[in-house]
Amino acid sequence: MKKSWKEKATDYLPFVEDFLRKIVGEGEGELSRHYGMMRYHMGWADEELRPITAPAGKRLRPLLCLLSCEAAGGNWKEAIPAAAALELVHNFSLVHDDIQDRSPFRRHRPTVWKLWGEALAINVGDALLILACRAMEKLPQEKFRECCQILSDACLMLTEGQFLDLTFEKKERVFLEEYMEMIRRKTAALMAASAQMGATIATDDRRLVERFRSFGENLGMAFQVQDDILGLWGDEAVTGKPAADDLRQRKKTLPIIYAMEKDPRLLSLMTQAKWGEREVAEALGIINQSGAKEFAQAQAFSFYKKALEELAGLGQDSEAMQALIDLASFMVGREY
Ligand code: GRG
Repeated sequence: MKKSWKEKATDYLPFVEDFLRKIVGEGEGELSRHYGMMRYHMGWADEELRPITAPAGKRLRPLLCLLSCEAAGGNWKEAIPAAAALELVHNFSLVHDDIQDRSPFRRHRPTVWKLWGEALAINVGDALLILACRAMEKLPQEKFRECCQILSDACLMLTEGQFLDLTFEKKERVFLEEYMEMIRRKTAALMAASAQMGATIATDDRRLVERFRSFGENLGMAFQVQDDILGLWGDEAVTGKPAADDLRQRKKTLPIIYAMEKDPRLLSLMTQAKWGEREVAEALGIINQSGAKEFAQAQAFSFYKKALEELAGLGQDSEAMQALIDLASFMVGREY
Protein backbone atom coordinates (compact mmCIF):
# COMPACT_ATOMS: atom_id res chain seq x y z
CA MET A 1 0.00 0.00 0.00
CA LYS A 2 1.43 3.37 -1.03
CA LYS A 3 1.48 6.12 1.59
CA SER A 4 -0.85 9.08 1.03
CA TRP A 5 0.54 12.64 1.04
CA LYS A 6 -0.72 13.01 4.62
CA GLU A 7 1.21 9.92 5.71
CA LYS A 8 4.29 11.23 3.91
CA ALA A 9 3.77 14.53 5.72
CA THR A 10 3.68 12.64 9.01
CA ASP A 11 7.04 11.11 8.09
CA TYR A 12 8.65 14.34 6.87
CA LEU A 13 7.32 17.18 8.98
CA PRO A 14 8.67 16.18 12.42
CA PHE A 15 12.18 16.34 10.89
CA VAL A 16 11.47 19.76 9.37
CA GLU A 17 9.93 21.01 12.61
CA ASP A 18 12.88 19.77 14.62
CA PHE A 19 15.33 21.44 12.24
CA LEU A 20 13.32 24.69 12.31
CA ARG A 21 13.20 24.79 16.12
CA LYS A 22 16.97 24.31 16.30
CA ILE A 23 17.64 27.02 13.72
CA VAL A 24 15.27 29.53 15.37
CA GLY A 25 16.48 28.77 18.89
CA GLU A 26 15.40 30.41 22.13
CA GLY A 27 17.80 33.30 22.77
CA GLU A 28 19.06 34.22 26.21
CA GLY A 29 18.06 36.81 28.79
CA GLU A 30 16.32 39.85 27.30
CA LEU A 31 16.78 38.40 23.79
CA SER A 32 14.48 35.46 24.55
CA ARG A 33 11.59 37.86 23.81
CA HIS A 34 12.90 38.45 20.28
CA TYR A 35 13.12 34.71 19.64
CA GLY A 36 9.85 34.17 21.53
CA MET A 37 8.03 36.39 19.01
CA MET A 38 9.47 34.29 16.20
CA ARG A 39 8.32 31.14 17.99
CA TYR A 40 4.88 32.72 18.45
CA HIS A 41 4.57 33.33 14.71
CA MET A 42 5.79 29.80 13.91
CA GLY A 43 3.04 28.37 16.14
CA TRP A 44 5.23 27.17 19.00
CA ALA A 45 4.44 29.81 21.64
CA ASP A 46 1.44 31.66 23.03
CA GLU A 47 1.06 35.42 23.54
CA GLU A 48 2.97 35.15 26.82
CA LEU A 49 5.68 33.33 24.82
CA ARG A 50 5.07 30.10 26.73
CA PRO A 51 5.45 26.86 24.73
CA ILE A 52 2.23 25.66 23.11
CA THR A 53 1.07 24.02 19.91
CA ALA A 54 -0.94 26.56 17.91
CA PRO A 55 -2.04 26.66 14.25
CA ALA A 56 1.28 26.74 12.46
CA GLY A 57 0.25 26.81 8.82
CA LYS A 58 0.10 23.93 6.43
CA ARG A 59 3.87 23.68 5.78
CA LEU A 60 3.07 23.27 2.08
CA ARG A 61 6.39 24.56 0.77
CA PRO A 62 8.49 22.08 2.80
CA LEU A 63 6.19 19.29 1.64
CA LEU A 64 6.51 20.34 -2.01
CA CYS A 65 10.28 20.46 -1.64
CA LEU A 66 10.72 17.09 0.08
CA LEU A 67 8.20 15.25 -2.09
CA SER A 68 9.78 16.73 -5.24
CA CYS A 69 13.20 15.62 -4.03
CA GLU A 70 12.04 12.05 -3.46
CA ALA A 71 9.92 11.97 -6.62
CA ALA A 72 12.96 13.08 -8.65
CA GLY A 73 14.90 10.14 -7.25
CA GLY A 74 16.73 11.83 -4.36
CA ASN A 75 17.12 11.33 -0.63
CA TRP A 76 14.55 13.66 0.97
CA LYS A 77 16.58 13.96 4.18
CA GLU A 78 19.25 15.89 2.26
CA ALA A 79 16.63 18.49 1.34
CA ILE A 80 15.47 19.22 4.91
CA PRO A 81 17.57 22.44 5.19
CA ALA A 82 16.00 23.71 1.95
CA ALA A 83 12.51 22.79 3.18
CA ALA A 84 13.13 24.68 6.43
CA ALA A 85 14.57 27.70 4.61
CA LEU A 86 11.49 27.87 2.37
CA GLU A 87 9.19 27.81 5.40
CA LEU A 88 11.23 30.55 7.08
CA VAL A 89 11.14 32.76 3.99
CA HIS A 90 7.39 32.16 3.70
CA ASN A 91 6.83 33.07 7.35
CA PHE A 92 9.06 36.12 7.06
CA SER A 93 6.96 37.30 4.12
CA LEU A 94 3.74 36.76 6.10
CA VAL A 95 5.00 38.80 9.07
CA HIS A 96 5.90 41.70 6.75
CA ASP A 97 2.77 41.31 4.63
CA ASP A 98 0.58 41.53 7.77
CA ILE A 99 2.24 44.84 8.65
CA GLN A 100 1.89 46.19 5.11
CA ASP A 101 -1.77 45.10 4.89
CA ARG A 102 -2.53 46.05 8.51
CA SER A 103 -3.99 42.56 9.03
CA PRO A 104 -5.00 41.95 12.67
CA PHE A 105 -5.22 38.15 12.42
CA ARG A 106 -3.17 35.34 10.92
CA ARG A 107 -3.93 31.63 11.37
CA HIS A 108 -6.78 32.52 13.77
CA ARG A 109 -4.45 34.45 16.12
CA PRO A 110 -3.45 38.11 16.47
CA THR A 111 -0.55 39.06 14.19
CA VAL A 112 2.93 39.85 15.52
CA TRP A 113 2.68 43.58 14.75
CA LYS A 114 -0.74 43.78 16.41
CA LEU A 115 0.65 42.29 19.64
CA TRP A 116 4.09 43.87 19.80
CA GLY A 117 4.03 46.80 17.37
CA GLU A 118 5.35 47.36 13.86
CA ALA A 119 8.99 48.06 14.70
CA LEU A 120 9.51 44.79 16.58
CA ALA A 121 7.49 42.86 13.97
CA ILE A 122 9.71 44.15 11.14
CA ASN A 123 12.70 43.01 13.14
CA VAL A 124 11.16 39.57 13.76
CA GLY A 125 10.56 39.19 10.03
CA ASP A 126 14.15 40.24 9.22
CA ALA A 127 15.49 37.63 11.65
CA LEU A 128 13.38 34.88 10.07
CA LEU A 129 14.81 35.76 6.64
CA ILE A 130 18.39 35.60 7.90
CA LEU A 131 17.68 32.31 9.66
CA ALA A 132 16.57 30.96 6.28
CA CYS A 133 20.08 31.71 4.98
CA ARG A 134 21.53 29.89 8.00
CA ALA A 135 19.37 26.86 7.22
CA MET A 136 20.64 26.83 3.63
CA GLU A 137 24.24 26.54 4.88
CA LYS A 138 23.42 23.00 6.00
CA LEU A 139 22.69 21.79 2.45
CA PRO A 140 25.04 19.33 0.75
CA GLN A 141 28.08 21.40 -0.32
CA GLU A 142 27.74 20.62 -4.05
CA LYS A 143 24.12 21.87 -4.19
CA PHE A 144 24.52 24.94 -1.95
CA ARG A 145 25.30 27.57 -4.60
CA GLU A 146 22.59 26.50 -7.01
CA CYS A 147 19.94 26.32 -4.28
CA CYS A 148 20.93 29.74 -2.91
CA GLN A 149 20.48 31.19 -6.37
CA ILE A 150 17.04 29.61 -6.71
CA LEU A 151 15.97 30.96 -3.33
CA SER A 152 17.32 34.47 -3.84
CA ASP A 153 15.68 34.68 -7.30
CA ALA A 154 12.38 33.64 -5.69
CA CYS A 155 12.79 36.21 -2.88
CA LEU A 156 13.34 38.98 -5.41
CA MET A 157 10.25 37.85 -7.30
CA LEU A 158 8.25 37.98 -4.07
CA THR A 159 9.23 41.63 -3.62
CA GLU A 160 8.21 42.30 -7.24
CA GLY A 161 4.86 40.61 -6.65
CA GLN A 162 4.35 42.55 -3.46
CA PHE A 163 5.22 45.77 -5.28
CA LEU A 164 2.62 45.08 -7.96
CA ASP A 165 0.01 44.08 -5.38
CA LEU A 166 0.56 47.24 -3.34
CA THR A 167 0.32 49.42 -6.44
CA PHE A 168 -2.94 47.69 -7.46
CA GLU A 169 -4.58 49.13 -4.32
CA LYS A 170 -4.13 52.64 -5.74
CA LYS A 171 -5.27 51.76 -9.25
CA GLU A 172 -8.90 52.07 -10.25
CA ARG A 173 -8.61 49.23 -12.77
CA VAL A 174 -6.40 46.20 -12.93
CA PHE A 175 -6.41 43.91 -15.94
CA LEU A 176 -6.39 40.11 -15.78
CA GLU A 177 -2.93 39.82 -17.37
CA GLU A 178 -1.48 42.25 -14.81
CA TYR A 179 -3.07 40.28 -12.02
CA MET A 180 -1.62 36.99 -13.32
CA GLU A 181 1.87 38.51 -13.42
CA MET A 182 1.41 39.68 -9.82
CA ILE A 183 0.43 36.27 -8.44
CA ARG A 184 3.12 34.54 -10.51
CA ARG A 185 5.62 36.52 -8.43
CA LYS A 186 3.89 36.90 -5.09
CA THR A 187 2.67 33.32 -4.62
CA ALA A 188 3.78 31.00 -7.41
CA ALA A 189 7.49 31.93 -7.31
CA LEU A 190 8.11 30.38 -3.88
CA MET A 191 6.14 27.24 -4.75
CA ALA A 192 8.15 26.96 -7.99
CA ALA A 193 11.36 27.35 -5.96
CA SER A 194 10.17 24.68 -3.51
CA ALA A 195 9.73 22.02 -6.18
CA GLN A 196 12.83 23.21 -8.07
CA MET A 197 15.12 23.06 -5.01
CA GLY A 198 13.84 19.60 -4.07
CA ALA A 199 14.55 18.33 -7.58
CA THR A 200 17.91 20.12 -7.77
CA ILE A 201 19.07 18.30 -4.64
CA ALA A 202 17.95 15.01 -6.19
CA THR A 203 19.43 15.28 -9.65
CA ASP A 204 21.76 17.13 -12.04
CA ASP A 205 19.31 16.57 -14.90
CA ARG A 206 18.35 20.18 -15.79
CA ARG A 207 15.39 19.22 -17.94
CA LEU A 208 13.92 17.21 -15.11
CA VAL A 209 14.50 20.04 -12.63
CA GLU A 210 12.78 22.49 -15.01
CA ARG A 211 9.72 20.25 -15.13
CA PHE A 212 9.46 20.28 -11.36
CA ARG A 213 9.93 24.07 -11.31
CA SER A 214 7.16 24.55 -13.82
CA PHE A 215 4.95 22.10 -11.88
CA GLY A 216 5.43 24.21 -8.71
CA GLU A 217 4.77 27.46 -10.54
CA ASN A 218 1.53 26.30 -12.15
CA LEU A 219 0.41 24.76 -8.88
CA GLY A 220 1.15 28.06 -7.11
CA MET A 221 -1.01 29.90 -9.67
CA ALA A 222 -3.87 27.44 -9.14
CA PHE A 223 -3.46 27.69 -5.37
CA GLN A 224 -3.67 31.50 -5.39
CA VAL A 225 -6.74 31.52 -7.63
CA GLN A 226 -8.37 29.02 -5.28
CA ASP A 227 -7.41 31.32 -2.39
CA ASP A 228 -9.18 34.16 -4.20
CA ILE A 229 -12.30 32.01 -4.54
CA LEU A 230 -12.22 31.31 -0.80
CA GLY A 231 -11.63 35.01 -0.09
CA LEU A 232 -15.09 35.69 -1.56
CA TRP A 233 -17.08 32.52 -1.05
CA GLY A 234 -15.19 30.68 1.72
CA ASP A 235 -16.93 29.60 4.91
CA GLU A 236 -16.12 32.01 7.77
CA ALA A 237 -15.98 29.20 10.34
CA VAL A 238 -13.25 27.47 8.37
CA THR A 239 -11.27 30.34 6.80
CA GLY A 240 -11.24 32.33 10.05
CA LYS A 241 -12.01 35.45 8.01
CA PRO A 242 -15.36 37.28 7.69
CA ALA A 243 -17.49 36.25 4.70
CA ALA A 244 -16.52 38.05 1.48
CA ASP A 245 -13.49 39.46 3.31
CA ASP A 246 -11.60 40.36 0.12
CA LEU A 247 -14.58 42.35 -1.11
CA ARG A 248 -14.95 44.21 2.21
CA GLN A 249 -11.30 45.22 1.86
CA ARG A 250 -11.91 46.08 -1.80
CA LYS A 251 -8.99 43.86 -2.82
CA LYS A 252 -8.63 43.37 -6.55
CA THR A 253 -8.63 39.58 -6.70
CA LEU A 254 -9.31 37.47 -9.79
CA PRO A 255 -13.11 37.09 -9.47
CA ILE A 256 -13.48 40.79 -8.67
CA ILE A 257 -11.31 41.88 -11.61
CA TYR A 258 -13.27 39.58 -13.92
CA ALA A 259 -16.61 40.91 -12.71
CA MET A 260 -15.39 44.52 -13.05
CA GLU A 261 -14.54 43.82 -16.69
CA LYS A 262 -17.97 42.26 -17.28
CA ASP A 263 -20.15 44.76 -15.45
CA PRO A 264 -19.27 48.48 -15.20
CA ARG A 265 -21.64 48.84 -12.22
CA LEU A 266 -19.05 47.04 -10.10
CA LEU A 267 -16.29 49.43 -11.16
CA SER A 268 -18.31 52.43 -9.97
CA LEU A 269 -19.31 50.63 -6.74
CA MET A 270 -15.70 49.72 -5.97
CA THR A 271 -14.58 53.33 -6.37
CA GLN A 272 -17.45 54.73 -4.32
CA ALA A 273 -16.37 56.52 -1.10
CA LYS A 274 -19.23 55.20 1.03
CA TRP A 275 -18.85 51.47 1.47
CA GLY A 276 -21.04 49.62 3.97
CA GLU A 277 -22.94 46.32 4.24
CA ARG A 278 -25.43 47.41 1.57
CA GLU A 279 -22.65 48.06 -0.97
CA VAL A 280 -20.92 44.78 -0.09
CA ALA A 281 -24.18 42.85 -0.70
CA GLU A 282 -24.83 44.73 -3.96
CA ALA A 283 -21.27 44.10 -5.20
CA LEU A 284 -21.50 40.41 -4.30
CA GLY A 285 -24.75 40.17 -6.24
CA ILE A 286 -23.07 41.66 -9.34
CA ILE A 287 -20.06 39.34 -8.96
CA ASN A 288 -22.31 36.28 -8.60
CA GLN A 289 -24.29 37.25 -11.71
CA SER A 290 -21.15 37.85 -13.78
CA GLY A 291 -20.06 34.19 -13.69
CA ALA A 292 -16.83 35.19 -11.90
CA LYS A 293 -16.84 32.14 -9.65
CA GLU A 294 -17.12 29.74 -12.58
CA PHE A 295 -14.41 31.68 -14.45
CA ALA A 296 -12.05 31.54 -11.47
CA GLN A 297 -12.72 27.84 -10.95
CA ALA A 298 -11.94 27.16 -14.62
CA GLN A 299 -8.69 29.16 -14.31
CA ALA A 300 -7.64 27.27 -11.17
CA PHE A 301 -8.37 23.97 -12.88
CA SER A 302 -6.45 24.94 -16.00
CA PHE A 303 -3.29 25.84 -13.99
CA TYR A 304 -3.68 22.65 -11.95
CA LYS A 305 -3.89 20.60 -15.16
CA LYS A 306 -0.77 22.31 -16.57
CA ALA A 307 1.03 21.52 -13.30
CA LEU A 308 0.16 17.83 -13.56
CA GLU A 309 1.14 17.70 -17.25
CA GLU A 310 4.69 18.65 -16.21
CA LEU A 311 4.91 15.48 -14.14
CA ALA A 312 3.47 13.22 -16.84
CA GLY A 313 5.75 10.36 -17.74
CA LEU A 314 8.11 10.86 -14.78
CA GLY A 315 7.66 7.54 -12.96
CA GLN A 316 4.10 8.28 -11.88
CA ASP A 317 3.85 5.04 -9.94
CA SER A 318 6.41 5.90 -7.27
CA GLU A 319 5.05 6.57 -3.79
CA ALA A 320 6.50 10.09 -3.62
CA MET A 321 5.22 11.04 -7.08
CA GLN A 322 1.74 9.79 -6.25
CA ALA A 323 1.81 11.71 -2.97
CA LEU A 324 2.98 14.85 -4.79
CA ILE A 325 0.08 14.56 -7.24
CA ASP A 326 -2.35 14.05 -4.34
CA LEU A 327 -0.92 17.04 -2.48
CA ALA A 328 -1.46 19.16 -5.60
CA SER A 329 -5.10 18.15 -5.78
CA PHE A 330 -5.57 18.87 -2.06
CA MET A 331 -4.04 22.34 -2.54
CA VAL A 332 -6.41 23.24 -5.31
CA GLY A 333 -9.50 21.50 -3.93
CA ARG A 334 -9.16 22.70 -0.34
CA GLU A 335 -12.17 24.39 1.17
CA TYR A 336 -10.56 26.44 3.90
C1 GRG B 1 11.07 37.43 0.37
C2 GRG B 1 12.69 39.36 0.45
C3 GRG B 1 11.30 38.89 0.43
C4 GRG B 1 10.29 39.80 0.49
C5 GRG B 1 8.87 39.45 0.62
C6 GRG B 1 6.19 40.72 2.00
C7 GRG B 1 6.57 40.22 0.66
C8 GRG B 1 7.93 40.53 0.14
C9 GRG B 1 5.74 39.47 -0.10
C10 GRG B 1 4.41 39.00 0.34
C11 GRG B 1 4.23 37.60 -0.14
C12 GRG B 1 2.95 36.96 0.35
C13 GRG B 1 2.49 37.21 1.72
C14 GRG B 1 2.28 36.14 -0.48
C15 GRG B 1 1.04 35.40 -0.12
C16 GRG B 1 1.27 33.95 -0.38
C17 GRG B 1 0.22 33.06 0.21
C18 GRG B 1 -0.74 32.42 -0.72
C19 GRG B 1 0.17 32.84 1.52
C20 GRG B 1 -0.68 31.83 2.18
O1 GRG B 1 0.02 30.60 2.09
P1 GRG B 1 -0.41 29.32 2.91
O2 GRG B 1 -1.88 29.10 2.75
O3 GRG B 1 -0.13 29.81 4.41
O4 GRG B 1 0.50 28.23 2.54
P2 GRG B 1 0.05 28.93 5.73
O5 GRG B 1 -0.62 29.74 6.81
O6 GRG B 1 -0.58 27.59 5.54
O7 GRG B 1 1.53 28.85 5.98
